Amino acid sequence: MAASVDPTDVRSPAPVRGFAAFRPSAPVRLCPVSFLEGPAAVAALAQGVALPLAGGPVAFAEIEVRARRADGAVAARGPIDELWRWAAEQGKPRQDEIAAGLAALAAPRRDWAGLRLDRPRLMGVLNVTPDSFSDGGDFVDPERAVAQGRALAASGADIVDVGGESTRPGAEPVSPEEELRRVEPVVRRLAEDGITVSIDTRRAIVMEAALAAGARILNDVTALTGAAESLAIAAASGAALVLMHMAGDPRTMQVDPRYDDVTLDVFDFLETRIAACVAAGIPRERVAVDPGIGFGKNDAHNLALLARLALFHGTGCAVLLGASRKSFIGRLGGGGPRQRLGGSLAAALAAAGQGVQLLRVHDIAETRQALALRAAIAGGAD
Ligand code: HH2
Repeated sequence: MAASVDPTDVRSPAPVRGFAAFRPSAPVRLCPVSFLEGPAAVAALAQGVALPLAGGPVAFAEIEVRARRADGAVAARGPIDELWRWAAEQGKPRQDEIAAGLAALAAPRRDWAGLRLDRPRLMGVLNVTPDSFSDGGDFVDPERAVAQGRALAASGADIVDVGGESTRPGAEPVSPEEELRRVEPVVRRLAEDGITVSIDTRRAIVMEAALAAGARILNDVTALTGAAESLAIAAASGAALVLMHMAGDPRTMQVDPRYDDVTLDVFDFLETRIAACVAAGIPRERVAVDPGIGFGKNDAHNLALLARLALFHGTGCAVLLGASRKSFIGRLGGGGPRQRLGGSLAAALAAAGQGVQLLRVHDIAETRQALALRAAIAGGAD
């Protein structure tokens, strides 16, 4: 039975319309809203009433400004020109802050892992595990895993994300040796085929072996905090990175997760991890960020993040979303892990509408079809 979400579960206030009475003392974060696409976006950009989101093709005409307060967060929303006027009234530091925030949101992104980010790119999920929540056991056999990786690529995956340890809620860790044994041959054979392979691991020794076997992307659900050596390995490798937010660890992360303000807390965590990468010599454009849907988040947290994915463009990095088949879809819309395609597509389309560049999904062909239709409709509007 589908459940409803209690919106009071998170202290995430509805934004006030207009900035007149908005006087936060803390630094602000900018979340684009009022998205435009196709001819409507072209017209609004030409009139100077919108900005491109991470270089386009989605544009945004309004901003929700969020700031911390002792009791959670405050937010106000309005058009971009009103935001500029408001910033000017507040003085130079606020003007500089707003200018830097808007520039980070609007700037085009560089290619990432050899992929142009001018449209959503698909990362296909390949779990070489006995216990993953949706495909556990299907691909533990290396031959079947390689065949599935090839099938994902053939149906349009830009990247195949190989994982050897389930990080579903409650999962027990596997030994690094076992994880390595599962993934290394699969990574090697897919990379030999010319497929762009990502390794989904929090273990430094698995990262090193996967890179040696041809992986081009390190996807770490701990944002390179899981092992002391990960940051140095990532820096030396030149690989593209996915930094994901997770509160706690998989065994306990779903036990009453709490945030002051989930969007600001996740954003600030990711900013801190990007700063650690930059300090280690990793250019920002090699990093993609991911809010970590379902990783230490209740349904209200997940929905607050999904509704404000565009906030994360403010990091200046590519944004990745992994919502495919996750349990919140079942709780909100019904269905076991293998009956969540509809909800997974809904999340993918919502993300594409907010300019998210990378979608981690199980069902490549179906997601591609949904995105193609979405792009065609948006392009033909008017
Ligand atoms: N979700 C899972 C695993 N890795 N990586 C990123 N960057 N983002 C995610 O949302 C993400 C991830 C969990 O999904 P899955 O791999 O399908 O299941 P399991 O962890 O049970 O293997």
